[in-house]
Amino acid sequence: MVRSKIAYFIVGTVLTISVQAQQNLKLNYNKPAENWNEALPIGNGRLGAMVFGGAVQEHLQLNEETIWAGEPGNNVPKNTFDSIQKVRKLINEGQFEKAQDLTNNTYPRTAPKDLNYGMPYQTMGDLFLDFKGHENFKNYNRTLDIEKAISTVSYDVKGVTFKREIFSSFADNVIMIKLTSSKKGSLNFNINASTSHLTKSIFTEKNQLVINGTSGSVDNKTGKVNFKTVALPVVKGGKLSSTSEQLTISAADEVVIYVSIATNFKKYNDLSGNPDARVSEYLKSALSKKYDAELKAHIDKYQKYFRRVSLDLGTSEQAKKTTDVRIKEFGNSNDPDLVALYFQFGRYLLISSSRPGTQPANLQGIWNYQLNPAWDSKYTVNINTEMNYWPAENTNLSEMHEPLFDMIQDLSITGQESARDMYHARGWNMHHNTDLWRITGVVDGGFYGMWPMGGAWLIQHVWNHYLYTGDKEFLKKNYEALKGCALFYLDVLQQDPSKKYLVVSPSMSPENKYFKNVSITAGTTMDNQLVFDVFNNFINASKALNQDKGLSDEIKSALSKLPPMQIGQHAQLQEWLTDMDRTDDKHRHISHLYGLFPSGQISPFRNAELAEAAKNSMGYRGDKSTGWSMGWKVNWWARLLDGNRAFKLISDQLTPAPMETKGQSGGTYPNLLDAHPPFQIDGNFGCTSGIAEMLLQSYDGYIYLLPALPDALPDGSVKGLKARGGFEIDMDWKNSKLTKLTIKSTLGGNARIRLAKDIQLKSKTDFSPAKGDNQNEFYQVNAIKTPLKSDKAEIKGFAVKETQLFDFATQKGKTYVFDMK
Ligand code: FUC
Repeated sequence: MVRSKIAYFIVGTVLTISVQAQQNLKLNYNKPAENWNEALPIGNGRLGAMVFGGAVQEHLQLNEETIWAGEPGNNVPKNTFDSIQKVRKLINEGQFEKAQDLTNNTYPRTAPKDLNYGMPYQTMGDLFLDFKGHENFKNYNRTLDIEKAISTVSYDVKGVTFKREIFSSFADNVIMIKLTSSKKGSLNFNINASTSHLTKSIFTEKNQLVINGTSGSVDNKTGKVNFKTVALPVVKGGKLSSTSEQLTISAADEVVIYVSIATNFKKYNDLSGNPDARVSEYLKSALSKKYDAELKAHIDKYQKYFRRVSLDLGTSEQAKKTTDVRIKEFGNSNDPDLVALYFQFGRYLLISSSRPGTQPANLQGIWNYQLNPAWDSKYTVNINTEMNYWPAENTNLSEMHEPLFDMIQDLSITGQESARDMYHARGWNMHHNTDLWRITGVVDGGFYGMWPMGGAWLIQHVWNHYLYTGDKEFLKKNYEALKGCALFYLDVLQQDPSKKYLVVSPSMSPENKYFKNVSITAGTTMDNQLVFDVFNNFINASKALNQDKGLSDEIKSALSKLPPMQIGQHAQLQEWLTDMDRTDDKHRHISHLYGLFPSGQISPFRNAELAEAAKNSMGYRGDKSTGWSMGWKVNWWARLLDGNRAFKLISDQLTPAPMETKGQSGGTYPNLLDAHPPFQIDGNFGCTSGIAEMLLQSYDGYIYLLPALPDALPDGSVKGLKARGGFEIDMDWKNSKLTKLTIKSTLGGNARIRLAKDIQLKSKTDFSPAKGDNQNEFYQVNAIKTPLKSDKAEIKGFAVKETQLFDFATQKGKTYVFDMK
């Protein structure tokens, strides 16, 4: 705990309030949720619920992560290679509209009869607890405690206090709801369920409420996911009775309801699981323990991950208000603690939606109340899925990354079909979407879907995980996927007729157009950057594992023929191979800035002109946009070392979101979930990652401490952030200056540190000014080509703060402490 002084400026008067700062890790409300965007998410990676917390009626909207419409099978169109060849020719001839028309005809906007454009993730249904006589409730409080992964509800009726504790157990595969009251025999309620699935049955059996159902049929796929849900109350005192579709609890002292959900899903190509057996097995295991033991095991398992990082940014009077009010007032108040809460909420969401052995977090994590949610709540990989995993490594949740690697393994198999049939290429690829069935074909037609780069972006996560963990076994396990991705691009790159570069053709800069309704082209900047990373990662992996020297040389030769980045006539980073960027383009995707973040090809220190061009591109696009777009911008401004602008974007993100479900105006709902709109979880994860990037960066050959600290967060401390090379970092800062640094080395090797010039260090550790390249193998920087610059581009110079750079040798397992003089 720290004591911090916070200055408030209220209409000309300066008020100084001294408050005891504490990490307030609760979302807190004084009324029940009136809609889904006010309900609170709980999850154990597989089972999710949105808790409404009503006094008269408790409502849990329930999810199980494998309830998706459809059945196994890919969606690769047959015989489109000739058409792709024709499109390539039209692009080379400069006939772009014709190229677009042919692409649209080959891959129509809606799925042809014999194909599908991906399946929706679907809700299981809803559980309701109806309480008798609770209309006049008082002293209501509802929380989501993200330090314990529990949601609570409490209120008084006629002098009796009623309490609920709800969690999705990390120890067992069930959701548990514990109900108590301050007076014995006061619990009187009915338990009901509903589901919107077409194939369903709801009934009671042996004092349990059962919901059976089958997922939906969409396009050419038949719904074949069978699911079973059981709600089983264990009642102390009182009586449990049932009618055909309802359980009734009368005059009970205490009730624990166990909710177990299971499906027949085993793997993307295997539905041979037995939901009945699974549901019973999960229940049996949970029922074999006492509630308190179950709760303790749940909290311990959750905290093993959650507690690795703590963040204290100071606090203020705002922290005493309810979370919805704090969001409303964030822009006009001083509420540093809400930034810390938002950051930790992102970590909570990742642990709750993506645990080893589960499916990766989809567009809505695991929380979805619809059968046909926006964009099917599937995996969109031209930004969204990747963004979900940006906080995985730097916020010390490496294991939560595993479900994504499992999915990449699957895709490296199913994607061989699209590589072979559509492109006549080796290796594997995918386009901009996938789902539970690991589809890899074009989705949503040529304009949005002809982007053969999804695998190229996803595979960056494999290499990044290796850079953070140094796990060679992991690298070996994923080497074939890395190699298959590189092989695909080696085979599909085409020679551009004017400058003889090797480029991806046809493709696009995701979802953006450069002319009328034309997106299709060749050699977009993002594609070039992605292939640059795919090739370098393969070369580096083959070196680390001492394999495929010949192939690596072949890939090096192709790498040297990729186009350089270009600075266009408006001093912008060019989005396309020719200088066609419009200064009034406000598109939410700024894909060519992939090179700035998450990739590390643009650095203010190594290539200041590119950093300036990237900054200009962002200036033209503006700040406000959809949720994920603003989340990405926090990371970009952090990489451009502008903490105040990054903070401004956090503020935009923490703006109350309109409740309508469509549009380009993102923000945050009362439950702290991100609005695209509608709800999309990527913005939460993107912004969480951005906050980490403001405090620590490790992509550019060194560890940069407090690279983008905003004026609004002058005092604070963070513990447990991760840097590449397995370093774990604790920092304290005061008056915007680092005051203490602790570095734990988990892999050994040279630590190269960048920090502000005006800080003098004091330590028992021998450290010296950095010399030459960083010898640490996880800090190698891949050299980019010298950028090309338009004669018209006005480059003004990119100012970076003065810094110092020093080195010290570390040993595996040792901790190094630095105080500041
Ligand atoms: C991409 C984005 C949209 C949305 C969707 C899920 O298509 O362009 O904004 O996030 O994915």
